[in-house]
This record gives sequence, structure tokens and C-alpha cells, in this order.
Amino acid sequence: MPAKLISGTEIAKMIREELKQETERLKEKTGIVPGLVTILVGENPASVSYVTAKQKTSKELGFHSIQDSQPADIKEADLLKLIDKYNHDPSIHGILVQLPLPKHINETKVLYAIDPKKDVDGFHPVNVGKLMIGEADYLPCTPAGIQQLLIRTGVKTDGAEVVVVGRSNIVGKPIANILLQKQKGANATVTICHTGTKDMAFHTRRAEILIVAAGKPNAVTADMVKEGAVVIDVGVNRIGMTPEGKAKLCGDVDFEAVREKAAAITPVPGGVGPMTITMLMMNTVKAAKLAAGFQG
Ligand code: L34
Repeated sequence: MPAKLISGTEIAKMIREELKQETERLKEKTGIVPGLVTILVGENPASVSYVTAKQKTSKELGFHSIQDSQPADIKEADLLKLIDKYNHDPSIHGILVQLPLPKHINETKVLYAIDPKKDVDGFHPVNVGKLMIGEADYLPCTPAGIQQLLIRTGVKTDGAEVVVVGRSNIVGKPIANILLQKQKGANATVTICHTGTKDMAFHTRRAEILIVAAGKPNAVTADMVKEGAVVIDVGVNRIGMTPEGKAKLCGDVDFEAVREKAAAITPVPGGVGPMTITMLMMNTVKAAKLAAGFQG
């Protein structure tokens, strides 16, 4: 029997409905409107598409939202100044600088410049450290979205064998850390595979939950997957254009073949992507609540 599809689109919709109500309640009780600025440097088509979706969603939820687009040749110092302006703007609770940045800009420096209280991406070293010790205020959006997908589809992580393919700072390392915590929706045995791994299939075949963030199509094929596994495909690869001029997307997993073997699988598009955007909204509501000292 082919795998059950885990619809990120559907689950994201449910969470956004909850967030919309939370935003209204916050406004009612405190007069505070969650404020989000998305900073986009240059015009990378994928980044433009993601940031546009983030803006659209934040408006739908009733946020105060600002799109700040900057030219690809902006000086690093000017970008840092811009961030500092938003650090001091009380109407803004969340600051997102879309990655990747142009090569002449030091990404680490930029991430350090964001006030950790407004770091709704969870990329500032203070927040990365807090995650490591199980004290995170903001979980990075893609990993947080993956955890929500597992929780809300009733996939048991407690004691599960989880294998993560990929060790990036924005997906691989944080999702491993999240699922490792002695907490609800976590407490898994986690293995991380990467380009230095000797026998990738040896590890992936043991996975009850397989999370793939390798950044290339067909990084995981059916022979690498255990019968009955839950497969989360984080990849978003642009592999051409549809006749209508839209980007054709595929994940990192050989979807059709793996679907015959897995118990459940996320599609691309419509899997992890929409969850990433929704978790940004969740973090922004949380940032506004923390700023307001609002517990409800
Ligand atoms: N600072 N940079 C920062 N924060 C992030 O959380 C991100 N990421 C990643 C790239 N850079 C970032 C995103 O926003 C990846 N990412 C992201 C966001 C949304 C989607 C995919 C990746 C998404 O919505 N994907 C849709 C398809 C969208 C399309 O047609 O292009 C999907 O259904 O998978």
C-alpha cells in the first residue's frame, strides 16, 4: 500500500487558524499587534518567492508587516545599520534576514547583529545555544515545522530511531537537537549523516523516521529506506519550468519509489515548505507576547 501523504499545506492551515485567533486575543487584551520585518537582499528567485509568501501570510494573520528589499550590492555595514534600526523599533517584534546573502556579506556577522529577542528565525548563537540546552524561546522555522508535522500526524518520536541526512545550521543540526531533547514530541535516538558518512544506506535503512535535508534530488532512493518508515523530505529543488512559467519543484527523496515502501511521506511542494512559513508566524506571535509580558 502506498504511503500516507503528510500534508504540510493542511496542517499549516490549521496552525495559522490558531495563530489568527491568538493574534486577535493579544490585540484585544494588550493592544499589541505582532510586527514582522522581512529583509531581502537582492533578487534570488527562490528567496523572492519565499519572502513574498511570508509577507502574504503575516498580513492574513493581521500582523504589522514590513517588506524591506535591498539591492544585492548593499554594503555589509549598511545592512548592519538597517538591522540595528529594527532592533530599536518597538513596533517590530521579529526580524528575518532571508538567506542566502550575497558573497560579499558575512552571514554570521549579520545573524549576530539581530537582537536575540527579535530573532524569530532562531539563528542567533544565543538562541542556538538555548536550543542545545532545551531552553529555546524560538525554534528555527523549518525544524520546528518538521516537529509539528510529526506531532500533529501522531508519529511517535519517543524512543524512535531518527536519522537525519544533512548537517546544515538551518535544518540538519537543529532538527537533530530538537528531537534529541528529553521533552514531549522528542526524546528520539538521533543519528546525523552527511557528506563524510561512510555508508549512508547502512544508517538510513535503520530509520523509523527519516529526515532528508541533503539539498539534492534523489539523495535518498527506495533501497535506502526501511519498510514502514516515516519520511520527511525537506528538499526544495528547482528542476525547470512548467509550461505556465512556474518553477517545477522536487524534493531530495525519490518520491514515487519511496512512497511504495514508506508508511507516510511528505510531498514537495506542499510538505515542509508551508510549515516553515507558518512557524515563522508562530515565533513572531511568541516574540510579541514575550515583549508584552503576556502569558495568555
Ligand atoms: N532567514 N532564510 C531564513 N529563514 C528561513 O526559514 C529560510 N528558509 C530556507 C531558505 N532561507 C531562509 C525558508 O524560508 C528555505 N525556506 C523555505 C520557505 C518556504 C518554502 C520553501 C523553503 C515553501 O513555501 N515551499 C513551497 C513551494 C514554494 C515555491 O513554489 O517556490 C512548498 O510547498 O514546498
